[in-house]
Amino acid sequence: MFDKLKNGFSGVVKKVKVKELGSKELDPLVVELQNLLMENEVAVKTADAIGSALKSALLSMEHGRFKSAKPMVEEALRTAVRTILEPADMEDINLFNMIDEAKEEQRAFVICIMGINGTGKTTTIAKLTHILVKKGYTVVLAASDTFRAGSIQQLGKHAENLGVRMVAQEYGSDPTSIAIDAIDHAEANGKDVVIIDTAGRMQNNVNLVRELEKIVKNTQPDLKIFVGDSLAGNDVIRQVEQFQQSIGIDGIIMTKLDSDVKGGAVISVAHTVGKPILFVGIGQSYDDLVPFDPEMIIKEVLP
Ligand SMILES: Nc1nc2c(ncn2[C@@H]2O[C@H](COP(=O)(O)OP(=O)(O)O)[C@@H](O)[C@H]2O)c(=O)[nH]1
Ligand SMILES: [Mg+2]
Repeated sequence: MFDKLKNGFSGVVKKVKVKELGSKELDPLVVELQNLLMENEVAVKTADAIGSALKSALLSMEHGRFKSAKPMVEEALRTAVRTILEPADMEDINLFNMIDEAKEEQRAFVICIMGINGTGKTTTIAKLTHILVKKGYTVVLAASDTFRAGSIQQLGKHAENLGVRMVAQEYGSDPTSIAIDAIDHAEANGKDVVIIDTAGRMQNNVNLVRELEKIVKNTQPDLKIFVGDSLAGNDVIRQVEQFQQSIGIDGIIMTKLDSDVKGGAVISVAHTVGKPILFVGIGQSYDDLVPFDPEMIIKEVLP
């Protein structure tokens, strides 16, 4: 995970020889760091913010505490990246509390999953179902991707493996009516959570936006979750912004971190989007969805 960025950071840190860093020594360091970040798909705004945070961390440190420059710069980098990954004004979403509240109100908790094609929506739904089932919740899946060939079988296979019910109709049928059927089934049978799988097309596809608007209007999901592919780099920012504008989202799941050597997508999303990253995908098996933890990212990117 993020090897390229990690190696880059090591290279930058090694070049710093003196502990008493003044502006003269700091400015080229910050520029080099920003270039490294941008080469690794970190958005310009985020790279600038990390550069400024590094500078203020280094300037406010007690240089005497350190024997050499390397541990000092490493600590400052850690502080800088932590500031970026944990924006102070970020709302917190506690998924399990929210589900429990819906349970108390005797209604199903509805999650709508969206994003462009191939980002890992269906796989993520299976992994999320696995987490919920392990916690003791009952789950119903709505096969509302009636667009892509094989999508219903793919979700159906997961439902079978995980021992949960999938509500589906044939390809081409109305995704909204399937989602409503799934919610009706859940409420009639006292099931806790409904997860709606949706079709992904390009984010600016008018039909997709209309379809999602209709699903959202008619099902009023408790959570609208955008699934982004970390391999798409900082283009994910543009995707999230478009979904945010047209549909509105509550939270984000980033997938494929295990195959991402750069790390820029997840860092930029955490910093710029203003919506929390709930989970990250770190592989292809059911156990490979874990809560987003800034410390895990820091460990993976810093030397
Ligand atoms: N390595 C890796 N592959 C993933 C991850 N999440 C999804 N995938 C793969 O991405 C591909 C597309 O996933 P799919 O769920 O069909 O995407 P969808 O079109 O958004 O529903 C599949 O081959 C998945 O196995 C992940 O966290 N890591
Ligand atoms: Mg899918």
